[in-house]
Amino acid sequence: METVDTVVWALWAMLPAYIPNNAAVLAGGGRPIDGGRTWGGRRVLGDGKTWRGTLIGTVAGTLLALGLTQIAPSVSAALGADLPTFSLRAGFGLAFGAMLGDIGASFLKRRTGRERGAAFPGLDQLDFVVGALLCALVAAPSWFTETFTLPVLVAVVVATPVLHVVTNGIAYLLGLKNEPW
Ligand code: CTP
Ligand code: K
Ligand code: MG
Repeated sequence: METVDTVVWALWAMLPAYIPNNAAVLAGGGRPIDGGRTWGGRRVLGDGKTWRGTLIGTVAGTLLALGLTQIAPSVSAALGADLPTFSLRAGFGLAFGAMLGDIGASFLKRRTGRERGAAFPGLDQLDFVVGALLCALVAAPSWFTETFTLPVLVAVVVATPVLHVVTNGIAYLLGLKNEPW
């Protein structure tokens, strides 16, 4: 595959993992997952990780995967590029995994004394990628190995932080997010 084709494939394959956190920003609020509980004097996760945000983020990413699968043939033809499709298990794995990765990162942020909203460079940009890939691997192993070859994984790890910085910057400028990370 040409480099451009690899990047297009990688970004399309990761779209169901990119959407959940942004949907959670729009839909978040309500009861925090940790129920306000603390551990070692600090919140377990914090008010930024809610049941509603997690549920809506997961559903949004899963539905997007199913929609992308419907339009993949026509978009592939229009672009003259090959694009991956998603099984329900693959889409759910990516979406739920993205949310889990983000939740895991908040757990680590609280353990390292960072308040809600504090930046953790590197972790902020890749937490959901690691979560999404691991969950997709568990939920749909053969789909995963066919879709995420080594060059595709490299493209994901390089391109995602760039995309993450840009989308969060836009969300911040639009007043949707309190911080640009
Ligand atoms: N959000 C949510 N549920 C999630 C993830 C995010 O409700 N599982 C919503 C919250 O309103 C959150 C916002 O999306 O404040 C932004 O998400 P994020 O930047 O991940 O959370 P922070 O508030 O910055 O908290 P943290 O420091 O724990 O990352
Ligand atoms: K985050
Ligand atoms: Mg944040």
